[in-house]
Amino acid sequence: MPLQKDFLWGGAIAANQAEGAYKEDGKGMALVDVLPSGKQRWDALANPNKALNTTYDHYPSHEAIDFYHTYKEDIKLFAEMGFKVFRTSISWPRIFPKGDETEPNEAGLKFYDDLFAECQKYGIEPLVTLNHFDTPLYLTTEYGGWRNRKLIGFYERYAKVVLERYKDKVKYWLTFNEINMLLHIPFFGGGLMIGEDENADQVKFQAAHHQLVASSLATKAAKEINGEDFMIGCMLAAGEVYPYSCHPEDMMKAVHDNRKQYFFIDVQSRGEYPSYTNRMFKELGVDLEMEQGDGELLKQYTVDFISFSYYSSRLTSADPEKYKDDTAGNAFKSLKNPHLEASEWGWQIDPVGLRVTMNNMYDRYQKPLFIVENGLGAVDELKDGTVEDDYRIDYMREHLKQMIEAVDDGVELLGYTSWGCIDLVSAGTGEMKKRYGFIYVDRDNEGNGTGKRYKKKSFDWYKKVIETNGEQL
Ligand code: BGP
Repeated sequence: MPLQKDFLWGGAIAANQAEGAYKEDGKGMALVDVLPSGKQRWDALANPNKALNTTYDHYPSHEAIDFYHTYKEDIKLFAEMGFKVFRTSISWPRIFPKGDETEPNEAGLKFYDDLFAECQKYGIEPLVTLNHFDTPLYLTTEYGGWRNRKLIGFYERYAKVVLERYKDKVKYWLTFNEINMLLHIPFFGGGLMIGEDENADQVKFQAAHHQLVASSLATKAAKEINGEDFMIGCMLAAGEVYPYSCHPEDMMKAVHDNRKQYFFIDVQSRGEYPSYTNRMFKELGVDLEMEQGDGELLKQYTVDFISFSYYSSRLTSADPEKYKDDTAGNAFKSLKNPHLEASEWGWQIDPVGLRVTMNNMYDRYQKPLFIVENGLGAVDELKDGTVEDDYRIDYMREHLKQMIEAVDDGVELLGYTSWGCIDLVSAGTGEMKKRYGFIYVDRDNEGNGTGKRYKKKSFDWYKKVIETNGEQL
């Protein structure tokens, strides 16, 4: 078995999709808290300005699965599955409700003290994302989100507070969830509202620069607080972009599209803007404002490891005609790959693509990788107190096989956390209907239901996988 003995098996959630309690104990509004579910969610994400002035019937993140109150019961179930690691995020507006305060909210800090202590009780290592789509709303409405350089300072203050507070409880940290999401869903990724008369690329890449500097500053703070005992990672929404055909123009398009997503990690891992950005920015009309010292910071404080989500590979073509037949994916649209099947939401299923992605990322960075999201969103049916989710088991089995192949190919891999190890609110649809978990939560799209937890068939399956360190899939 190529996996190391202390391979970190586990599962992942995010504060804004699980905790609920959106105003409890002094928490401020996060930008996701103004988003409705279903089709309305995409309209709101496309036009956040309008969404801010609209009252919707239901905001799923307000209650989510109430993890804020049920975390003890839920972590006990994770421990029963044998989790070695549990990925969650800290809600920034629980710690700094508006985002620009000088003093943190003690009640918010206390919650994560208790949560991480509960993990420790079972020997589960927390893996903590500092910012998972929930920048404080106030920083968007008052400061314009990450387009404003002031956010670097606010984020740095927040990062310092939590890194210091949890230094004895948390070793693994991620600075931004799916940092490249900024380019695709700028409101989610950066609290950005972009006017029609603006050069959207200019706004997005400027905000990206601010996040990259902020990420380096968090890494700097981490090293000052806890030296090498902290492991700091970046996080990418990954998935290799394949060329539609062997036509050289399609191949070149794939090179460009891959660069666009790897751009963030190129900076965070190698410490400088790659040379291809010169031409890319010129063609996009992007002229970045940088301050003295930015370059040095980026150079000096690179990440220790590279984490990523993987749901699907992507397909691109140089021929715009081909885009008449595209399909959904994790925020990125892709052409339909005739060799692949897709989930109920149109996300194409490509286990071998995971091996391709891992090999290419490792070749590119030569740093340890960590798969921190992977899984199948599906409609589950609760019957006789369980869900027969063989489709989920099949999906995961095939991906884990390819993950192990990649490790055998020579890729260094720290661990694997499946996405949504307990059902939670979907980021893309805002619904409960799209479920990923090993644990079913009795709550529907409108927020109805008892909230009771039920083990799905995949629960025992994953337990066995962990117990045998991946030998029995
Ligand atoms: C990633 C996010 C997660 C998560 C996942 C699945 O983009 O980091 O927050 O939700 O995708 O996406 P969805 O919930 O839209 O199915």
